[in-house]
Amino acid sequence: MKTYKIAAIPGDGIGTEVIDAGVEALQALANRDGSFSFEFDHFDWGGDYYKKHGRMMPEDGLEQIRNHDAILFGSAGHPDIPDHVTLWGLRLAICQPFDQYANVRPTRVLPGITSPLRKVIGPELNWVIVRENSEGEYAGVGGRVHQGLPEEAATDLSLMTRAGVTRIMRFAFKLAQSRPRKLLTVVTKSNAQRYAMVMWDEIAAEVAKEFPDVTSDKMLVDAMTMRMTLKPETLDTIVATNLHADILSDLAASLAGSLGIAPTANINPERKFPSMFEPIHGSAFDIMGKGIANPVGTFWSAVMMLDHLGEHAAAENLMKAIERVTANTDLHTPDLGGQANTRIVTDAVLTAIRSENA
Ligand code: NAD
Ligand code: K
Ligand code: MN
Repeated sequence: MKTYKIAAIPGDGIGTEVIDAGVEALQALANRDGSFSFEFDHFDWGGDYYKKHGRMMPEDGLEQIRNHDAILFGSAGHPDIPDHVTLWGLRLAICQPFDQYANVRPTRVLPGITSPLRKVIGPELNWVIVRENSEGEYAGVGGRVHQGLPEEAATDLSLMTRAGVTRIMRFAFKLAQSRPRKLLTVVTKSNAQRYAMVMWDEIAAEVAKEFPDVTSDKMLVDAMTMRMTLKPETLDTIVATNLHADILSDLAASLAGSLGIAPTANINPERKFPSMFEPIHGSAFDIMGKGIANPVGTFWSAVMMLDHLGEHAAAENLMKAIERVTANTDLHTPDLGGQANTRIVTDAVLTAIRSENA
């Protein structure tokens, strides 16, 4: 029997609540199938760790998780610590050294959930956003001079490399090619940003030639928000920079009903390092500790993790269980307009897992 070693890093806020739920679902799938099992190692890294040790994770943290088969991540973000400290100290401190350069974010309107878009009926919104996850606006290049003084100046440079853009374009075209519509929209801002974004467009055009069966088009990011809301059915696979895709994917999640249902995979396609799976949402300070966080984004992230591990039958079982649960509006958490809580939704998913193919 194959045993997968998973590093569970719940982090802060509702991260801890939803990761517990995700681990329960994964354990239920493993026990059910019998052909594989999970060994979870739990890491208490995050804001509380920072308060004790002055850092978000131990100095040798990456060594501790380097040989795991995958990472299940909650959220980095603590009410008492500046957001840039928590994000750079934990999430980006894992994504960047592990070269998880492809961030994959599917969006669908799940059964039972209503999109706020008047025109959308479920199947018309079925997208995957590919986010460049290693450079661009989040390269961490920049600085401040004369800090706090009237003459202060500061920069956040967007650094793009030919190698970095080429590999994310190839990844996105390949993903588009694997989906029925074979359609890729390349998001850009090459009217205002005239260096890196122009290179981005040129590389997209070059890589397009390697994938003659994929239809691609180009959208400026501002106009893209309009197309997402008014013509959602014209989109399928989308590739965008680190910042643009970060913003567009929260929009996508909301158009599909809630930020609480959206999953993401931080993939190292070469599999030199473990990939990391997490809901796209953060710590949600406004609802943490109340037990009402929607765990669906974490369950769907677990589906992506199972697919990445090659456990496709278990992935399908879990996705069906999620859809069975969302289809019942009595099982919706408050973010979806319902009254259920994390425990109730998790129990319903566990029951659905057990009854799948029963
Ligand atoms: P957020 O995603 O935490 O919350 C935005 C809104 O969505 C809130 O109203 C919240 O209640 C709601 N929401 C999010 N997830 C939900 C869920 N599962 N169920 C129900 N409602 C949900 O974004 P924010 O408020 O901008 O950020 C809070 C903190 O989280 C900050 O410290 C931020 O830096 C951090 N953050 C971390 C990550 C990450 O680790 N990947 C991502 C986003 C934000
Ligand atoms: K997250
Ligand atoms: Mn985000």
